[in-house]
Parts: sequence; structure tokens; C-alpha cells
Amino acid sequence: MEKNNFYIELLTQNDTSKNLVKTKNAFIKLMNQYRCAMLEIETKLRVLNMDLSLESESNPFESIHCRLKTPESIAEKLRRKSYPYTLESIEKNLRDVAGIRVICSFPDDIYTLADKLCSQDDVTLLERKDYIANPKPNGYRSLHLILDIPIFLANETKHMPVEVQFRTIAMDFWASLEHKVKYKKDLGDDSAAISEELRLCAEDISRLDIRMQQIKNKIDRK
Ligand code: 0O2
Repeated sequence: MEKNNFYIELLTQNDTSKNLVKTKNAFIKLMNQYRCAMLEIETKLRVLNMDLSLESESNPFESIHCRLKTPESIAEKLRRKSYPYTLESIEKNLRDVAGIRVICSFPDDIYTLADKLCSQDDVTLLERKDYIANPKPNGYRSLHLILDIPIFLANETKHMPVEVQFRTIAMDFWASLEHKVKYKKDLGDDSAAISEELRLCAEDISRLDIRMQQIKNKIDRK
């Protein structure tokens, strides 16, 4: 969907007296607020990474990736979930417009980082889905948090949600391939076999993560 069509849809389904430019600007303003919230959480994670690495001589996370949902992806989700097509509806119903993915080497680092982040004074945990303890049927593993964070703007303080996904390098490797498979439509008869193979790989990966963690613990005790 072209960006302008997205704004036109928002416009026509709402207040028709507003013009396209106004709607577009309001959308851009909202996206900037999500970006500010994402920056706040990213900074908190980077600070934790630095501080914890002084204690253990290794970094709790290997990499961090931030993304704002695209207008196309926002539109698709509103449509899929049958939510109203308004800016208010985006704010009320979508909590993953701002998203951060944190890639750790070891499973224990995921829980340490998540706990330390959630215990900060200005962070409120809205939702926690532990797909590591309870993997999805297809084998997907990650820890998902929806956090609320205040952002301090020129004339107001606003609370915004940010989704943070924590996974190990191995879980991320799996999720990237599974994502490709999901969106590849022409797998035909191989589709079921590939899904089963992926599910088995997810189990192998989980066992590998546990073994790597055990080796690290032994090294740390020396
Ligand atoms: P993107 O572009 O990554 O943001 P919903 O968000 O409503 O579809 P729900 O239950 O609210 O679903 O969210 P959930 O289960 O916490 O998962 C949301 C995100 O987790 C997805 O975002 C993916 O990034 C990731 N995810 C969840 N399940 C899977 C899976 O089976 N395989 C892979 N590869 N990733 C998964 P989006 O919105 O799909 O896209």
C-alpha cells in the first residue's frame, strides 16, 4: 500500500473535515513518540549491557535491533484484527508499533536483562509472554515483553508501549528461517515436511542453548 493511500484511508474513515496533510502530520507525530519510547528502552538496555559486562567480563547481549512498524504493517494488523482505522485505534489497540529485538548468547542472560529492565522505576510491565518456557507449537522460542515507558516531550509527558523480544543467537537463526518459510507461498507438497523439520531443529537448538549455558556456568565457576 502506498503511504498516501494509508493516510487517505485514515482520513476518510474518520473526520472528513480534516485534510490529508493534517492526518499525515498527526501520524508522523505519533510515530515519533513511539520512536522516542524505543530510544528510551534501547538506552536502558545498552546501559545494563555495559554495567553487567563489568561484573562478568562478557556482554549479556550480542546485538540489539530497533524497528518501527511500517504504515503498511500497521494497516495490515488493524485490518486483520478488525480494529477501527484511526490514529486513536493504533494507540489503543497496537502495542508493538515500537519494537526492540535483543539477541543474547545464553538463555540466562535473557532473564537477567528482562528482570533488571522490568524492575526500573519508570518501566511498567504490561505483558510477558515466555515462549522459551512455553514454546509455540511450531517451535518458536523467545521472551516477549510489552513495557510502558514515559516520554518527556516539550509540552507533555506521555506513556507509550514498547515490545521487547529477547532470544538467543540460535533462536534468532531459527526464527529468521521460519519467517522466510512462512511467507514463501509455493512450497507445495513439501510444506508439512519443512514445518516438521523446523520444529525438530527448534528442539535441537533448545538443547544446544542449554548445553552452551552449562559450559559457560562451569567456566564462570573456575
Ligand atoms: P514483526 O514484523 O516481526 O513485528 P500478533 O502480534 O497479534 O500477530 P501476538 O500474539 O500479539 O500476535 O504476538 P506474539 O505472539 O507476541 O508475536 C508477535 C511477534 O513475535 C511477531 O511479530 C514476530 O516478530 C514474532 N513471532 C511470533 N510468533 C512467531 C513465529 O512463529 N515465528 C517467527 N519467526 N516469529 C514469530 P509480527 O507482527 O509477525 O511481525
